[in-house]
This record gives sequence, structure tokens and C-alpha cells, in this order.
Amino acid sequence: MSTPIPSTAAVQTRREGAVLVATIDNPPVNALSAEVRRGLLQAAEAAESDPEVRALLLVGAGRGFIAGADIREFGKPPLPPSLPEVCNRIEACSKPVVAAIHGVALGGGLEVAMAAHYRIALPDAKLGLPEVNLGLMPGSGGTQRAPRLMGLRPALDLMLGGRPIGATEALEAGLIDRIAEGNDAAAAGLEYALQLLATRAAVRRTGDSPLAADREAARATLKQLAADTAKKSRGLFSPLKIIEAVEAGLDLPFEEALRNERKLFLQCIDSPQRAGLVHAFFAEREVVKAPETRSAKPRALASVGVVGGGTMGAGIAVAVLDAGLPVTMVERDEASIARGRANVEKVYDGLVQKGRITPDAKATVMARFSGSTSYADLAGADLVIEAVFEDMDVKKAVFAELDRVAKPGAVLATNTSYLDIDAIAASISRPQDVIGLHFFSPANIMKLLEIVVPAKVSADVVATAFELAKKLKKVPVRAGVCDGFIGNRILAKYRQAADFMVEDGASPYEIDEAVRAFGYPMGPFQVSDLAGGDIGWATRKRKATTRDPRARYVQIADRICERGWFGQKTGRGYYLYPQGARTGTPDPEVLAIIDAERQRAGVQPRRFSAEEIMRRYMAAMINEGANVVREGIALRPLDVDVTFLSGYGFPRYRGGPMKYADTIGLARVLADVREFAQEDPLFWQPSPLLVELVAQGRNFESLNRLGE
Ligand code: T1G
Ligand code: NAD
Repeated sequence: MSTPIPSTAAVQTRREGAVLVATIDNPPVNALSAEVRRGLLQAAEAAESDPEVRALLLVGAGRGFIAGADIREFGKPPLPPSLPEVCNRIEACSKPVVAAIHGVALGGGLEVAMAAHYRIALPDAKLGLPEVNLGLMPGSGGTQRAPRLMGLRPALDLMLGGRPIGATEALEAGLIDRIAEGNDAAAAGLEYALQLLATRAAVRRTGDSPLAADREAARATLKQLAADTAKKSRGLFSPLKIIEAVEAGLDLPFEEALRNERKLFLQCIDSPQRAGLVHAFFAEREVVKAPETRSAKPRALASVGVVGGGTMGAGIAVAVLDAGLPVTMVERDEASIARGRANVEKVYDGLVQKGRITPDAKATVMARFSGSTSYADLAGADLVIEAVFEDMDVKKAVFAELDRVAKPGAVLATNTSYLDIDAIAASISRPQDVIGLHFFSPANIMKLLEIVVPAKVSADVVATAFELAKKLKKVPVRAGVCDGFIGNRILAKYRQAADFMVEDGASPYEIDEAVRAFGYPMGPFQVSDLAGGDIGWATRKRKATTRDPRARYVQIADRICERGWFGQKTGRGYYLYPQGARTGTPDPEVLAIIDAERQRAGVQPRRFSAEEIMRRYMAAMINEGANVVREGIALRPLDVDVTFLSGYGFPRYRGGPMKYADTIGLARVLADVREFAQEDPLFWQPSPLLVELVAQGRNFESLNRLGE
């Protein structure tokens, strides 16, 4: 018979015989808010002090156990009790404490479970210490208890990898004691607690065991790991702090090692990388909250058509097949559809070769693919995505066909990079069903999906596009119609700034190096060589007739393309790629072309420091980002951030260009733009939004809340 005893709103407690059951109930993910911490502490003290209680069971309500500390509290004044205090109190309990885990036990949530004396999990449980993804480290005992439970290496893999493991792997690693059948964690936990009492199981404190059996071997492992991590983590702060905390635990008494861990944890809290990574975490969750996803329901999305089987059409088809949906691809003729099917199959053949999927699995996927040269085969599709040549007449002809054959209510999307989607929509009888779905190459890999919203589209079509992004596990960003939407429009600006610096004296290799040092995987000239210089060249030629004659135009890229040097696909571009190398080497002939262009343009070259290169590069990016927000092409600055984090390789720990601007201060960015405007006032026009925010002493973050 259960005896009700006092509870907090976020942690309800009840008695089940001799077991005190504490249920953490803080939707949506049972984050360890101050109230949850208070409730857990109360429960441990109540269990300790109530003579009738012989064990304490911790279990989560709703979707899972505990998803970790409440990330929204970071950077704010801490509220008592601290999580280390709660964990240490649980571990110190003189009566067995059992944690029953279902769904996720992440970060501080797993630390609470590791502070308990026994752990049981349902088969669906996911256990992890993902703090490193937020620029943090376990700060409530994780670096000390995980190695003691799992062994040194598995624990470090969990903390440095930041990826959760399943129940089976957790059991094998010693992180949990048992996997329970069924789907009722509370019942399984109670049964386990009663068994422990029946067998007079002792209290088992993880902190009592040594961190590592062989300290010298452990020290050598940690030394090597620190060296590897320093290389791999490209400037990330917290991974090395994790190793430092574990290493200290080899020699320090347990309590002291916990205090040391906390000290290192607070250093991570103060690091700007934490602010950038936490911003990225929440920004990726905010971008899906568009006006249309709040006001409209998505249409049916059970079958997809793709027109065009080239680079993008094939990648899009694979992304849709990977999401478990059937795909009908339409091409111009038999030869083209055969090529389209081959482009799709090539991806799966590669996975079979790598042993990532079986031939049977490939056959199952390809069974959902059908190729055709007849538009009539798209009549049943809920959504059709056009990915044909980047030519307005070709695209309008395709949409005329789709208007003729597609069923009423079908969503008609274009993957155009630059063309006017309003014009495409206006060319058919159902403009309300037309939307832009701008994938990035390779479309089955790149996470970003710009959802481009033309003037006449209906809200449920936009909602359907977001639903597709969810199914394809893409990161959707809502964009307005303009040349290049959000990403490519801003890219054009900072790429121009880079080209100006090359003509003025910097080498493309210096610029790439500075951009890599800033945290990017690649610099702009390496990216151009990867994507193919011919795409940008086609765009420049298309724009030649409308380009402002007063605007500065650097012809270096044209000179290189005129030689057919498009990059990796032609063996050379800005770099040389001998024998198909993937990493290029600087090309003296390119430097000669640059010198010749400087003379032709009458430019006296000068030196550029890495610092100045990045000031100009980022000022161009941020200034145009501000214009994109001001014009409503992006809903909020965070949409610009997510675009660059998930589609353009922007270093995640900086949070994106607009977050970076807030970190260095908008006044400094504006000052840079104004300084550079003295040389070229046409290119460097301060964004009115930047000027306005600086004048009001505000930052981009202040614009990140949609009209709440
Ligand atoms: N704190 C606050 N809010 C959180 C949260 C958290 N830990 N986790 C999720 N949310 C919000 C999220 O913003 C969203 O809000 C809603 O919950 C649903 O999330 C001391 C310091 C748990 C796997 O890193 O990985 O513990 O948008 O959309 O896809 O050592 O959320 O609806 O308003 O992501 O089903 C470590 C972070 C913290 C886990 C669920 N923990 N969360 O995924 O839903 S650091 C984490 C996740 C720590 C200690 C340290 C995922 C999820 P909204 P969602 P989901
Ligand atoms: P591609 O040349 O590789 O493929 C285009 C395909 O369209 C060809 O296979 C061609 O046979 C087919 N096609 C042409 N006219 C057709 C018609 N009337 N009916 C059916 N099929 C037809 O081009 P791509 O790189 O895949 O680009 C496709 C679209 O995606 C373009 O609008 C491009 O701007 C855009 N895009 C390209 C990239 C990229 O990095 N390549 C990235 C984003 C968007």
C-alpha cells in the first residue's frame, strides 16, 4: 500500500512498500532544472530519514529518464542545489538507490544514474555524455564515475565522442546492471529494487573503486589520447579538459577529483565556445518554428517524383529513398534516365562495398525507385521536385508539364539555385502549390535545406516542405525569394571580398589558411575547386549584363576558368590535384595569372595579415547577413546562423556568423565595414540594420525571438 509523502512539482515521490519512488516529471525532456534538483535532493534525504524506507527508486515520467542539465540555465547565476551536491547526496545514501532508465539518460541525467548504486534500463534506452557537443564536459561526477563503471577507454569514447550508446552496449560496458523487458520502467525498477532488498544487496558506491586498475597504463593512454585529441578537435576547448579531469582522478582522492572536475567544468561554462555551441543547439530547434508550421498542417507526403537525374536529382532521390519513401524519376530520354538510375545505384553500391548495407538491403531500397521518360508517371506523386538544367525556359517547360499531369494538391518544388521562383510559379495555373526546395550538393549528405517561399504559395505547402525536411533528417531554413536566397547570396559577398584581397596582394592560399585557422574545414578557394569553378563562372556570365558598371570586378577567376581549370574535376583549379589527389597543392601558374591581373588592373599589391583577412571576410558575411534579415529573406539572425552551420561549414563552436558578430560586438563589425568603405564605398555599404542595432545598443540575439 503506497504512503503519499511530500513532493515537488517536478519530482513526485510515493511509497511502494519499503521503496520510495521518486518520479522526475519536467516535460518535455526532464531537464535537471533547479526544481528537479531540489526534488531529487529531498527524495534522497526523505529516503535516508524515513526508517520504513529501505530503498530509493529514481525513474523518469514521459519520454525518458533525464536529458541532462537544463541548458537554458547556462550562463545565468546558478540556483541551489548544484547538481554535484545532488549526485553526491544520492551516492552517499545508506540505502540502495536504483535508477530505472527508459528513453534518454544524457549528461547530468546519466551522472544522476551513475551516482545511484544500481542501474536498470529498458531496451530502448539511450545513455550518453554529450556535453562536448555543447562546448562542455561532464560536471557532476561523469569524468570520475564513468571510467570506474565502464573502464577508461569506453568512458573516454563516450565523453569525447558525445554520441549515446544503446542498452545492450551499456550493459556490456558495465554502465548498467540489467536490461528489463517490457516498456514500464517504474515497474521494472520497483521489481529490481525489491529483489535487491530481498537479497540484502549492499549499497555500492562507484566512487569507492579505483579509477583505473593500472594507473601507469592509464596515464600512458591519456597522454596519447590528449595528443590525438589536440590534433583532431581543431581548437575545441572542452575535449582536453575532459582528459585533464580524468587524468587528475588517477592521483587525487575521489572527492578532490570531483572538485577539480567542477573547476574545469566552470572554465568550459565561461568559454565563448560554450555560448556558440549552445546557441547552435537551440537555433537548430528554432528554425523549424516558422509562421506556416505554426498555422498550417502539412499535406500528404507518401510518394515523391524527381525530374532530372543529374548531380542534384540523383542525390535528392537517394535522400528520399533513405527516408523510406518511393521515388519516381523522370528524365528527358532513355539514355538520361539510365544515367539517372546509375547515379542513384552508385551511392548504394558504394555502401555495399563498404559493408554498410547488404546487397539485399540495396535491392529493397532500389525496389522503391522507378525511372521513366513519361511525365504521366508523376500523376500520383504527392510532391514533385524539379532538378533540371539551371535555365528558366527549361524549368518553365518542365513546370508546364507538371501542371498538366500532377494531381490536384500535389506540391511542385524547384531546386533552382538562383532563378526567380515567383516567375516559375506565375507560369502555371496553380502558383499556390509551387515552392523552392534548395538542396546542397551532395543532396543525400548535406544537412541544409533552404525552403524558399514564393509570394503566392499556400501555408500548408510550406508546412509540407518542413515535414519533408523532418522525414529526410535535413535542417530546414525558411528563405524568401531573392538572388541566391540566404546562403548563396551571402556567399557571393564574402567571396567577392576574398577576390578583392587576392587582387590587392593576398594569395588565395593565405586566405584559405586564415579561414581554416578560424575553424572552417576549408577556405573559399578550396571550396570553389571542390564544387567546380564552372558553376560560379556560369553565374558571373549570366549576371554580366546586369552587373553595375561602377562595381569593382576581379577577373582572376575568369582567367583560371578560361583555361578549363575548374578544380578537382579537371585536376587543377586554384590548386593542383595530381593523380586525382583530394588535397591540392599551391599552383605557381595561378600566382602568375594573379600577378598579370594585378598589373592589368594597375594594382600595387600589399601584405594582408591573417587577422585583416578574417576581419574583411567576416565583415562582408555579417553585413550581408544583416541585409538578408532586414529584408525578411531570413526570418531571424539565427536562420542565417543555421544556414551557415549546416550548409557552408561555418565553425560550429562560433555559433554562426550572426552569433559571432554578437560575440565580437556589432560596433566593431560596423567600424570595420566603415573602414573598408573608405576604399570602396559601393561594395562596403553598412547594412541599415547593423547601423540601427549599434545605435540602439542592441545585438542580433535581440531579433531571434519571432513575435511571441
Ligand atoms: N535543457 C533544456 N531544454 C532542453 C534540453 C536540455 N538539456 N534538451 C532538450 N531541450 C528542449 C529543446 O530545446 C526542445 O525545446 C525540447 O526540449 C525538445 O527537444 C552537468 C552540464 C533529449 C535527445 O546535451 O539531445 O547535462 O524547441 O526538439 O529531437 O554534466 O533534445 O520544443 O522549445 O531536441 O526528441 C547534456 C540535449 C546537457 C541533451 C530529445 N544533455 N538534448 O531530442 O527533441 S549538459 C544534452 C537532446 C549537462 C552535466 C552537463 C535532445 C533529446 P522546444 P528536441 P528530440
Ligand atoms: P545536371 O546537369 O547534373 O543535371 C540536370 C539533369 O536534368 C540532366 O540529367 C538532364 O538530362 C535533366 N533534364 C534537363 N532537361 C530536362 C527535362 N526537360 N526533363 C527531364 N530532365 C531534364 O545539373 P545539377 O547540378 O543536378 O543541377 C540541377 C539543378 O539543381 C539546377 O537548377 C542547379 O542550379 C541546381 N543546384 C545545383 C547544385 C550543384 O551543386 N550542382 C546545388 C544546388 C542546386
